[in-house]
Amino acid sequence: MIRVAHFSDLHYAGATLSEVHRCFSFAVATAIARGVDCAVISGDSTDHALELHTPAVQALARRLQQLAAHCPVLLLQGTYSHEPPGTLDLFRLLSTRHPIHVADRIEQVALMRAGEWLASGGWRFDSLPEEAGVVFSCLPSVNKADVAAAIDAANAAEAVGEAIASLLRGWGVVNRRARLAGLPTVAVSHGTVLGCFTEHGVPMAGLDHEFTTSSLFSAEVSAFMLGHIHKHQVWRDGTRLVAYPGSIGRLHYGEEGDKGFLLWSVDANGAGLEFVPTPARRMVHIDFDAKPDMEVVRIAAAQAQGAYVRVRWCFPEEESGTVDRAAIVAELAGAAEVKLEGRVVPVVRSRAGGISREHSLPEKVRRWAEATGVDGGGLLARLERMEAAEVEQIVAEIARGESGAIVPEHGSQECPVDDALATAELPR
Ligand SMILES: [Mn+2]
Repeated sequence: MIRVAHFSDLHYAGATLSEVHRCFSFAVATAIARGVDCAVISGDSTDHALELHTPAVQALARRLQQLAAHCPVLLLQGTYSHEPPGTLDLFRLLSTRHPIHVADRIEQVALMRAGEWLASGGWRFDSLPEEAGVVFSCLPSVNKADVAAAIDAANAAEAVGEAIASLLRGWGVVNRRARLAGLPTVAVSHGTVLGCFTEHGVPMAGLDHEFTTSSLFSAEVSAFMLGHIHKHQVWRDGTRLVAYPGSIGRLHYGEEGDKGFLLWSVDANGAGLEFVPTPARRMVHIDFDAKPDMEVVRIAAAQAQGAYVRVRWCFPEEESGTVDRAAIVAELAGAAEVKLEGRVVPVVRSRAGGISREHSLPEKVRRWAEATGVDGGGLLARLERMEAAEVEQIVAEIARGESGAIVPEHGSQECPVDDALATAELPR
């Protein structure tokens, strides 16, 4: 049995540094204290291309060094936009007590009994290395654009899914042999499982996802360690498990649930895991589709103590007055950070802003006329007449062409009122 610490989606960068470094530092220290035998980072160690002198690069390198002082480390290539190809190469150069292996191609890697990494020459081992202690199968992030360039572009997403399914089955042959030989087996990848949930609670449906749970289980590993999706989730097939730890820290407003990492125990027959929460920041968002309601802000302030708070509002331009930003900030004095995002909807885009808040039809017409800058007097007079007079009376007036009546040009006598409105001279 081997114990593996599995971290993912660290997203080190300048803007995320305080959050992710606090969480990853906690995770690394905890994993070491718990005596793990090996550590895996399943992609997106960085958030975007970073310059060498930035504090985020140093902070990440320091933690990797701390980790590799304790046990062998496997780093998997994540999404290219987060982790440009070559980013991880730098960490191969760290001088550490235990080796760091960077998996940036499709391969199998054995963690040898002596604690060294030994990679397959091709995409899998032809025969299991003697002295192999654990067999890892590594599938870095798949660049769909590469696949699209190589094959029929329109079906690239589905083709990727099919190619991955056959790759995983191909690994299955080797992994079955490894398990029969009593070895723990692990797969590490970075991608989306069909039907999984994002950190915002949105289910990932459709055909353009890399994995299905059945394709993952066909790799025949005891533990499938995934990255990419920032929400922790687990799938089980008997004693074998597939899991995302989720991101190490909380990166966006609206992310649900705890953040953390996984402590796996893996043997030839199956795996167990423990989710360890990190001290991720709390984020509270208060959204208004009108001006901020100070009473709501006041109530939210109690749960916003120490949290990162975002207040968002939105109101139509024709509503005069401004929002008292200072009052909102004062109300949320106990928050770690307050972000104010106000949006004023311009009249041209609101068309008839505020109309839904008026109760009577004449008020709505008046509001519409104001918002669109027209003289609504004629319409209001006709509306009043429509409400007061009998239908027959109005029809008779129109038929006689009396002054004040609206005469439809192509009028149907069946529905004079509608036609009257339709042909009235409305500004566009
Ligand atoms: Mn990510």
